[in-house]
Formats: sequence, structure tokens, C-alpha cells
Amino acid sequence: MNAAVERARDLVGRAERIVVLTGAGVSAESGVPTFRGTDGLWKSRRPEQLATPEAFARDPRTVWEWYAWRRSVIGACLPNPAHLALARLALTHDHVTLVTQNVDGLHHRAADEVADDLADAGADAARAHPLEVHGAMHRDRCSGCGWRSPGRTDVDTTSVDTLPRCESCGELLRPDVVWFGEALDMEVLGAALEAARHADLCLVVGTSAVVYPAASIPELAHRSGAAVVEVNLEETPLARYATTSVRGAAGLTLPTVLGLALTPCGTSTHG
Ligand code: BJW
Ligand code: ZN
Repeated sequence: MNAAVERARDLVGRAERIVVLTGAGVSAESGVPTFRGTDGLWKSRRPEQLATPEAFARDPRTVWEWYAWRRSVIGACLPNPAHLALARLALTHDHVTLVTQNVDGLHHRAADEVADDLADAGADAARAHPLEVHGAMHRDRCSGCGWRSPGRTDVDTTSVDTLPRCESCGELLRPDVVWFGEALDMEVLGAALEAARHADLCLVVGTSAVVYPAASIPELAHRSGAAVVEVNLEETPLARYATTSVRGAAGLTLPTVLGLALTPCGTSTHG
């Protein structure tokens, strides 16, 4: 086991209150594309062309086409060992708050799967359901009155006229996600910041940590005295203050960092 993995595992083993922040990298090994980087979703399209309310107002068909494609990609993906290890941690440790920027629902599915495995021990899946600070791709919301659908609506992107509309006010439905320039749900963000303020360990997995206010979660935990452990393939702005940075793929390294595997892992590291 390399030194950073060992340090991270020791910090996890000793922590009493843990807040976890995940990003697109935690789902990369499931086959969900990340946003930034060479294979990222923003490589060929600028975010403001697709992930802003202005883009939706200008060209809702193109925005819906992009989300319909991403829904079909995610529909074929399964939780990977990183999601499963985090779910197990949240179900077996007394104080873990799982916060995700991801809209793919894979943490949720992992929680349900692991809770089923631990049913004899009385595990309650809800304890491992994450705070989804950027919303969820499998729900829709009315762009007019804000009504939320319980699940996803079938979307026909043939033309603007075939796009789904709200039954009560007639405005276009949109994915229930947070676009640039939009406020995050204050209750969800507040709960995440509260967990960060009281944590003694903040684990940050697979995020470039450049999108705010989500990126302020580890910053706040650090300022409040928590150790910060990062798991990422590449260096990020967190390197400035992280206690330990594990450089490796989340699915390969997290089970060991969380004390759930015995195999050595991690590539290069710094402490
Ligand atoms: C692996 C791996 C493997 C790969 N293992 N690792 C302060 C300063 C500057 C700007 C701002 C600020 N405050 C607000 C802003 C503006 C803006 C912002 O942050 N801009 C910056 C980019 C400059 N923020 C906002 O607009 C937010 N709203 C807001 O602030 O509202 C204010 C307001 C208040 C009151 C009224 C009105 C407004 C909203 C931000 C919403 C972000 N939305 C998106 C799209 C969601 C929907 C969708 O999915 O379509 O969220 S953008 C996109 O980025 C998505 C992600 O959740 C988010 C973060 O990306 P993430 O997860 O970090 O992914 P990547 O691709 O960047 O990184 C992947 C990482 O994984 C990499 O590091 C890899 O190395 C790593 N990796 N494989 C381990 N196997
Ligand atoms: Zn409506």
C-alpha cells in the first residue's frame, strides 16, 4: 500500500464525523463522461451553450437532445466499487454525510444495493442517499411554475412542439438540475455546509473542485479544522490545503482507503 493511501486510510479509521464530496470522476469508471478534461462533455461544446437557463430559453430542443442522450448513457451504467464503498461507509459508520455534485443517481442506486446486502443488520438505505447539490437528471421540473415530476418524462426532441410541457401551467419542462447562474437548493446546500462545518474529515473524490458553491464545502471543512483527503487522478486546487492526496482511480483506490479491501492500490501520491 503506498504512503498516501495508508495515511488516508488511517485518517478515515480515526474520524468521527465525515463529510464526503464527490464529482463526475467517481462515476467515470461506470462509463459516465466527466465534464472537463480531454474526454469531457465540455470538450466540443461550451457549458453556456447547454447548461444555462439562457441556453434553454434560446434553444430548448438542443438542450433536451443533449440531456436525452446523457440519460440514455446513464441508463446503461451501474454503480462501481467507489459508489459501493462509499455507500457501505455511510451505512456502517455513525456520522457520514454524502454530498454529490453528480446528477446521475448512481450513489442512490449503490445505497439501495448495499442496504439490501446489509438488510440483516437493519441497514436503512436512506442513510446513504446523498445530498444532490446539483439536482438529479432522472427528474423534471417546470421552467415556469417550478412543479417537479416524481420521475423522468418521455422526451420527444423532434421539434420544440413535441417537447414535454407542464400540465398545470403549460410551460416547458426541463431536467431538474442546477445550471450555471442558478441558485442551489438552500436546504440541500445548507445541510452540506453544516456537515462540513462539523466534520473532522472531509473526503473529496473525483471533482475538479472549480465549481462554486460546491467547491466551498472542502474549503469550509478545512477552515473548521477537518483533515482533507482527496482522491483524484490529477492535481486540483485542493492540493493547496489537502492533508493527503491519493492519485489514482476512485474505483480502484477507495475500497482500500475506506478499509474495505486488502489489495494494494494507488499510483503516484504525495502527502
Ligand atoms: C477521476 C476519475 C477517476 C476522472 N477517479 N478521479 C465563485 C467563484 C467563481 C465563480 C463562481 C463563484 N460562485 C459562483 C460562481 C459561478 C459558477 C461557477 O462556479 N463558475 C466557475 C466554473 C467559474 N457557479 C454557479 O453558477 C452556481 N450557481 C450559483 O453560484 O448561483 C448563485 C445564485 C445565487 C442566488 C440566485 C441566483 C444565483 C451553479 C453551478 C451549477 C453547475 N452545474 C453543472 C451542470 C449540472 C447539470 C448537468 O449535469 O448537466 O454541474 S456544471 C458541471 O460542473 C456539473 C458538475 O456537477 C460540476 C462540477 O464538475 P465535476 O464534478 O468536478 O467534474 P469535472 O469534469 O470538472 O472533474 C472531474 C474530475 O474527476 C477531474 O478532476 C478528474 O481528474 C477526475 N477523475 N476520472 C478519480 N476514475
Ligand atoms: Zn408549470
